[in-house]
Amino acid sequence: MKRIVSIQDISCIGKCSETVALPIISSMGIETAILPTSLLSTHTAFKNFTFKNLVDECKKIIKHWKQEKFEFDLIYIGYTGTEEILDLVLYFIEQFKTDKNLLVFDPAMADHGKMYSGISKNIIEKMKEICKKADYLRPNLTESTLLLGQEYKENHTISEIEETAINLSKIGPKNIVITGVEKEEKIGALGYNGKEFYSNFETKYNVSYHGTGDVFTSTLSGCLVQGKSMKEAIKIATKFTTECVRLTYEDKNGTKYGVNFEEALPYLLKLML
Ligand code: PXL
Repeated sequence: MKRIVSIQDISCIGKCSETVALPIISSMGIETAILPTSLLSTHTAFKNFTFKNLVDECKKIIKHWKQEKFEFDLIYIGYTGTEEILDLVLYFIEQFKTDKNLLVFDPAMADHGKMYSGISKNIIEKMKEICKKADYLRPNLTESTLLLGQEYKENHTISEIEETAINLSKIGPKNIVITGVEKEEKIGALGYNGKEFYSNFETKYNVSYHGTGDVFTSTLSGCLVQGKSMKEAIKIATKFTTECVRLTYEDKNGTKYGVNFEEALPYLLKLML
């Protein structure tokens, strides 16, 4: 069985980060280890959320894992939040990244042109250090412009996104997958492997839910570790994420703080066949 380690926060309520990565990746038949770098009462879109930095505990966990000689087929790094946590992640990479395993990095820090609450732009330079080591960099459009030091704009053409992907690859990651890309009333993702572009677009619902990036990156990581190509992985991740959004959108009593990925899991397993 393949093993992924997911390194991000636990937001106790809010359906993002570890509470999404763990069930999705496990359901794909992959062992899922977690390194929770912080503990929040909810994700940061709620008011008055609590935040506990777990860096000291994570250092002890890393030491133990090294003693046990654990290895990971894929290292998935999501929301970090602080420079100290980014330093911890860089240390983890030094300890566990090899030529054989994959590093997927979601530079989670912003969306729709705005930084997430509580995050400072100071973390961008450290994020670029991780980008250099990534096999897959998976930003949304806002994060792409922050990493490139550009101004965010709402509307874009596909050739502008392709140029953005080329520019991001110059920071150092081998492959780029940009999410939230819109084309002719549809929404999806665009990938670049240094030579070719791959994209897939699905129905766009006029809503925005938290955690869709985490659903997408968990699925992408699961596909990649199971040996699927970037093209196949993008297709499955966009289809599954869209199904989660559709189910949430159509549920009149649904929550507003995350997507209904739970009831879409059987669909994901069909996509994986
Ligand atoms: O889904 C990204 C994410 C992860 N973790 C925390 C967040 C967010 C987005 O707001 O607040 C704590």
